[in-house]
Amino acid sequence: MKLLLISLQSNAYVTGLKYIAANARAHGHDVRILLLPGYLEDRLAPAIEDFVQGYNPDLIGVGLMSIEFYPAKNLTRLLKEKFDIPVIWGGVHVILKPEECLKYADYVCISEGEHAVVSLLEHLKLKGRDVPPVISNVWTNRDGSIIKQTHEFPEKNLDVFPFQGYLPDYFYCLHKGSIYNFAQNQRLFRKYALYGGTCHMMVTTRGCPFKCSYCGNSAFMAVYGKNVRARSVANVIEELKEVKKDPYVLYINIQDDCFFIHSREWIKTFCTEYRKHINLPFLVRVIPTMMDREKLFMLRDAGLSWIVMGIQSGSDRVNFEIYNRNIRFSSVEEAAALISETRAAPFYEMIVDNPYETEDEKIETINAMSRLKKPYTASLAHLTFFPGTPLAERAIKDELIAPDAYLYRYIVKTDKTYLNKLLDITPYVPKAVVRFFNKPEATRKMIHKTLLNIVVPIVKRTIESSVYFFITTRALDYDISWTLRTVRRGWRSAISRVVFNFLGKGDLKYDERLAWARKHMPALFEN
Ligand code: B12
Repeated sequence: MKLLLISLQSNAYVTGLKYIAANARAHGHDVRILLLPGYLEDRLAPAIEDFVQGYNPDLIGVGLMSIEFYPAKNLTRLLKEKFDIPVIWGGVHVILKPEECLKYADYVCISEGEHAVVSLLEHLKLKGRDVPPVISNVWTNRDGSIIKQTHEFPEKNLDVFPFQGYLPDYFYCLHKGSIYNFAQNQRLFRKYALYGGTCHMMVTTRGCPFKCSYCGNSAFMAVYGKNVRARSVANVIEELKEVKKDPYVLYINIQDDCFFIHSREWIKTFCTEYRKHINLPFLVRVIPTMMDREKLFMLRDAGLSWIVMGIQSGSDRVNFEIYNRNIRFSSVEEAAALISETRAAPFYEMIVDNPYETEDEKIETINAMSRLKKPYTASLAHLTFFPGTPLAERAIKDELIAPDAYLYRYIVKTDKTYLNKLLDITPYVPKAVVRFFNKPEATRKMIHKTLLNIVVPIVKRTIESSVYFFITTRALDYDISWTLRTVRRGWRSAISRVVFNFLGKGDLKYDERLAWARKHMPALFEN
């Protein structure tokens, strides 16, 4: 059977689809992945039509995050107008809103998709489309009515899945009206891959032990179970051995929600094997209260170079009561001190524009961040109320947001408020400067506002990027050539851009495209 998997993401890191593709291929099916970056047009591009016609798949799968809901609805409609091919939707938004999604697709997958898609392909082969499939986690739209199936917890043994490669040769992309094979047009791949394609993005676990109220994980737990599932070290290293063969991969970007959930034994074996076979710099994400000195130093010795840590707010009330994140700022300070000791590059994440956060708490956050051991970099994200999360439900009930508020403002577009501007430069200026500016609105004078508006662009353009370069190069034991190689290989989207816009231009335009579509394609936004 032939399977076409489509992503509407603006970048080429499509981990979930790559897993589904690799698994379906291992079961003997033919698969192609097609990236249609942010595609939201009122007609099907001739190149897409020709591609689908030429390939003639038996099943089309569309993967979506919440911001891709309308693009997915639009594309499915356009495909349905031209082709009589069944369509299944899957991905995080479908898991959060299965019934809504099933209005537009023939099937939805309400959990991880590897087994479900293979079973559906087998079903279509043996029984055809007229018989509704009886497959756990696959719901069917039968002429407008929903046929639900049992929910089954996902695969416990992640080692059964074939690896997702760095650049599979069945990966295609729509670019300027034509469709290209990425493996045959590697320059194009690097344009669409984040950070100029210099990293391989992967996961070694699935799930998260925390239930932060703004995060999809708080809702996924009901579907995936509470336990975090981990791959074996051998399995992870085998994937990386393959990836390492590509000379463009300069570092490994491990996206696990909490890498430190692995036992000390696992990390010890990982470090030994990683040093022996892979030996590339790598990045992990940590949660402050899960920080462990022994694990951290073992990883550092094995090449750990960046550490991404979510802090979110410097106010314990906001973290505990609003974000359901029982992490005191004192734990953040301890974790940051340890990170600083390793000399790996710290990259901290903050959430701003929270209507539940008072002015005093914003001021407290800035003070708290100014106490953290420097040098470090921090990024601000706009609090986006993703559907299905406890915080979105609370804010809708409190009439603070509309249910579809997440579509109107892209997550990296933060409010240009006085305190956001100050928080943004806090990592890069002395404490005395922070103290001078960090005042409630009632006591601020014109001079504060004027001076801050002058200081911010200067700090952002000079000190912030210098700090980024310094901590990165220091993390790489002053291997300047590595930094230069990274920049040369994709200067538009490599390190220098990371500081200003870590997700790439396409993402920044998502909400603008949706606003355009609202005006020009109003029917799409009706139920
Ligand atoms: C790695 C990651 C990224 C990477 C790669 C994304 C990717 N597509 O792989 C990058 C950096 C690109 C990214 C970007 C963003 N991300 Co992100 N990301 C993650 C993270 C941490 C892990 C995803 C992952 O690799 N999971 C492992 C794979 C195996 O699982 P999976 O992707 O869910 O896929 C499985 C199922 O969903 C299903 N499935 C998926 N697609 C399909 C398709 C079909 C047809 C079927 C049947 C099944 C199916 O089967 C897959 C295999 O089991 C998750 C958190 C999480 N725990 O999910 C957030 C998460 C997905 N991201 C999120 C967000 C918000 C974003 C951003 C919008 C914002 C940002 N961070 O700035 C951008 C979006 C940019 C864009 N337009 O492309 C949210 C999504 C919330 C939502 N409701 O949409 C999450 C859930 C985190 C959160 N805080 O809530 N992200």
